[in-house]
Amino acid sequence: MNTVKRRSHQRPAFCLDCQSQCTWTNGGPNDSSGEDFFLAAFLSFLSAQAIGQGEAPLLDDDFSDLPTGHLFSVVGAHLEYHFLPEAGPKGNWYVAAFTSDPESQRAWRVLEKDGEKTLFQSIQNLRRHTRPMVMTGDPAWSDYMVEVEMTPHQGKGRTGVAFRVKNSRCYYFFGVEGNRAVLMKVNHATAFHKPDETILGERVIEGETGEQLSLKVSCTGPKLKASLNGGSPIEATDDSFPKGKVALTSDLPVEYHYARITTTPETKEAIESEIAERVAEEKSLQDANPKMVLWKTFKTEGVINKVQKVDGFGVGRNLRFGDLDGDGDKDVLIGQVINHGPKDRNSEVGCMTAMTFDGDILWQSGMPDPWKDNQTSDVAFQIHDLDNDGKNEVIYCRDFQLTIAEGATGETIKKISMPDTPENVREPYNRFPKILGDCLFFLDVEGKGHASNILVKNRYSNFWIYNSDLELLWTGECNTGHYPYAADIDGDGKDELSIGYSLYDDDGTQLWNLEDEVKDHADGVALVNFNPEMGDEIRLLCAASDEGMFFADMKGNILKHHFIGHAQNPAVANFRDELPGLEALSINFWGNQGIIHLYDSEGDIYHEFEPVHHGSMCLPINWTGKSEEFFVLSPNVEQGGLFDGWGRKVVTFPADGHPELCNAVVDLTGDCRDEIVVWDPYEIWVYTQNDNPKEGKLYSPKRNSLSNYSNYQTTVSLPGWREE
Ligand SMILES: [Ca+2]
Ligand SMILES: [Ca+2]
Ligand SMILES: [Ca+2]
Ligand SMILES: [Ca+2]
Repeated sequence: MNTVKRRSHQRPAFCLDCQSQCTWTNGGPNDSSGEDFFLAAFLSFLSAQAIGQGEAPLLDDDFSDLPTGHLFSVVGAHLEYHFLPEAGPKGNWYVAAFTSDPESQRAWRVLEKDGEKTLFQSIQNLRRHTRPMVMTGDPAWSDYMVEVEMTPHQGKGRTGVAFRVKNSRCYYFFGVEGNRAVLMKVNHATAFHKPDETILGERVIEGETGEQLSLKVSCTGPKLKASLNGGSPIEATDDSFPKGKVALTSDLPVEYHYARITTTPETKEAIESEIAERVAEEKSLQDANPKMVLWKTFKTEGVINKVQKVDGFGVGRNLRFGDLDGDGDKDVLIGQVINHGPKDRNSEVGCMTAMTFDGDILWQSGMPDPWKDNQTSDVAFQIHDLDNDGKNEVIYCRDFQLTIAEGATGETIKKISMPDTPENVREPYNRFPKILGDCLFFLDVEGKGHASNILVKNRYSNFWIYNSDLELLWTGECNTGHYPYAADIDGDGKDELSIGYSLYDDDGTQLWNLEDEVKDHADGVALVNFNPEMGDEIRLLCAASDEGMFFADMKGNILKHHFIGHAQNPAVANFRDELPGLEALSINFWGNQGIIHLYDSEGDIYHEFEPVHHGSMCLPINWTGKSEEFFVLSPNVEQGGLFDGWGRKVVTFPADGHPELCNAVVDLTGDCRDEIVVWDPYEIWVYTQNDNPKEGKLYSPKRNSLSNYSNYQTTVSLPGWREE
């Protein structure tokens, strides 16, 4: 907390509308003289004094504690499923919203002039569905007053402060847009890239102001009041957002001088008590749950197998799990990534290293390169028993070949040339005459009773289906999105294929697609019966990037469509016993990082919260052996942990110096409950429960096959039990 340095209005007048020096006032024709401005300012001062008698600070920040320079760096897609310290707080603030443009990730900077610091939003944002934003506070903040002083630079759009912020898409806003002072409500969107905005009050700015703007908003229950430069307030009544954080948000470059948030001592006490109750509730849940204990740890660089000195062969979130050597214990396959560029748009697996969880190397294929750890796309390599003989193979695309290798040795069994790059492939994905392969997915379109068919796809327009002898069966062309899903929908023993916005029959007939209705691309899809006991039917759930999340029936009718921003990494599990059937989850990434939505079995949102400002796989985890699963947000001790279907942190990671970059949920040891693998390019750690192994009846859900492993999968966890 800092002492606020109040600045005087001595600079030349500046108008946001005409971007030049001009005049503006705050309240219409009678407010146009300078004298009236000072009278208004004096009255405002008196009124502030009156409030000030019973004033309790929530935040008083003039940014003097922030180091100068960039507030955030270009981390881009890494934050989709990696945890980086960059996602954490910067002083009192989080960078809450950024796009894939590096400029947007470099937007916020701390400047210093004449010994005074400002927080500078430096870019011109032209998007309307996402806006540069830094956030502070707590969801328990209820009634308060916000004062912000800011100096806009030249630019267009909206600039000001958001309050009662539920998340970076749902809040009240007060500030300046064009020649108006505007108080508005923003509540997600009504359609693709169409934010749902309601003007609660506005006033044309007709006269003159200083170069600096003073914003003051107060919210007391549903009563909202906002004034610009001490002028007469705009008032409104709205009860959409009774509580929430505070954010600085601006489309145009602006220097924020300070943000001061105050409340009454009574409200402050109520807020603190609500936070204390939440912390106590989570603490008691954490105390009641099994603790994490370290099971195994080993290195992926340096001296391995006690004698062998090897170059780093570790990687970001690009591991596969399965029994490679046939001893009954799961092993790990570490796949480095070769990015041919531009960026990750032409990528393939590099060095593959097979290891046991005792840290022994079984085999290695390709040259290890510690600089090939950069993972921001799907990668085509999997562990799968393709011929169903009880022994796993490793199937991968590398050097323009589709290869089946022995799981135990990595020796090639069979390989074919990858398909030619089709004519319809757009730049820059058509760099090579043959496709590299974006991912591998196994399914059973032949009705053999096991997943003997291989799907190979490119980015993002074509796919090919092979049999286990690597003979091509059929191909498809559609907006493929990221990772597909298959299920036998019509009960004939052969899988149907959900890929992108399309559903295919087992023989390659496209049954329908939604590409005319839904833009962008499918980030994660699944075919799930959410409540078979109630006679429900299989539905498609689709996290559709900027289209949000939708649920459709098997005829291609969209039943529910939630325009909640860039939804991805969906998961389905029983997160809540008292809600019938299964629940689903999605997390936002581009434009509005970290907003988590939870859906009931009808596809309706039952809870949303914004615990962090990064992406996550949000993997369901059977940690307790009871019927309700948790999900893993990240391995970070403070900001991560395991969360439940109410959005509460119910298990924390130990502060033992473990890697925080990546996490995976796999049943590796002891009873049927899940372990958590955490890693970075240098080491792998595995946690299990402190009460493992546990006797008796334990929850043992049926998950997606580990053979279909992808950072873009929809994780589906269907109920099941291990009986006593
Ligand atoms: Ca093994
Ligand atoms: Ca096999
Ligand atoms: Ca079928
Ligand atoms: Ca449930």
